[in-house]
Amino acid sequence: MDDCIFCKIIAGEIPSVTVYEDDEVKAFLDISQATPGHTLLVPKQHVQDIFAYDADMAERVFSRVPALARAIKASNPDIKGMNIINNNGQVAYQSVFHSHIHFIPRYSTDDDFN
Ligand code: DGP
Repeated sequence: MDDCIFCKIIAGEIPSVTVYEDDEVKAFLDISQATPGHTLLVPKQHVQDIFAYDADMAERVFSRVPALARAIKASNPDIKGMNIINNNGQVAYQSVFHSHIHFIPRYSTDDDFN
């Protein structure tokens, strides 16, 4: 998709910090870190949101979630948990219309934990 920022990241036209990549998906750090390590998982094939997923796309994206969550958690012993969030549609706070899953590591030092 020509004007999709995540397609440009996947194509290497816009720089990003890659966390994981294979033939079907890419994971990279969110430009706006909700907490340190905030990562986005995207399918390489452009798809707007979950309403447009077929079964193959669902398998492609969601089958990667547990291993990626474990890898992010293992990257830092201070990560104690994780919010995994997927926004679909403007009213649900989706702002980039290339489907993605947020991995937001949570730390025992997070403000709202204490
Ligand atoms: P959402 O609101 O669920 O659509 O989240 C979109 C996320 O995408 C938001 O947390 C910021 C992130 N984002 C937007 N533009 C860029 C970019 O150019 N690079 C990276 N790494 N992340 C971006």
